[in-house]
Amino acid sequence: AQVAPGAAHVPDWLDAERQRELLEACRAWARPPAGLRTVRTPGGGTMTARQVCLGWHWYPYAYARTVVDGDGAPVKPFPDWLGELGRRAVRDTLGGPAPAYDIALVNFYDADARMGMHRDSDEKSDAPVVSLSLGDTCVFRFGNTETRTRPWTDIELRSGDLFVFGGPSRLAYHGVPRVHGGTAPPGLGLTGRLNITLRVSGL
Ligand code: MD5
Ligand code: FE
Repeated sequence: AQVAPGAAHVPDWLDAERQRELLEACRAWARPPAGLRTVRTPGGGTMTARQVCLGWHWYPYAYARTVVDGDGAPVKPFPDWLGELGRRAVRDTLGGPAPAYDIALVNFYDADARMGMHRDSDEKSDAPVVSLSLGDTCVFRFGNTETRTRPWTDIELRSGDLFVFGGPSRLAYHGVPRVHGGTAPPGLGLTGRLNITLRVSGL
């Protein structure tokens, strides 16, 4: 369903088997070197969602080829199959040119984790961001392009859901105010929530 101009939500886009496969891949990526880390912001804060990156390493607020704020290891490669999955997501929703995805950010949220309202403006490309969710249901807050305050729309994102942010929605403020602990599909074997975003670096 189109949620705003350029923003599309497709519940249950990944079937149970595809969710299990993507979760297994995330578990492998989370292992060191260049594995899951806690992100520290320049202001001295700590992000509650922990993260692992593929292709390019995100640190507040730029991209690098090594884990400059962690173990210093080269960032893991971005696999071709993940780029294909991203292009299929765009084909199934917004259409338009097929993006050459080269970044994946995998965020792990436990039941207490949150993500404050922000814009994703470190990529030098206007290609749509593809977001895939696994595990616990969360409240995703989709805001506006002008301010980090209201108006916004709260949407529940569940395991297997696809969200694509393109066009005028690419630079909208957004956040995750709440994770509903214990709501992951019983068969998946995940406690908490994983979100995988696919991006074009433009670098
Ligand atoms: C999440 N992650 O659920 C979200 C999904 C992040 C982040 O916010 O920066 O890692 S990505 C949501 C997104 C991306 C680009 C534009 C918009 C939302 N938007 O216009 O709302 O962990
Ligand atoms: Fe974001």
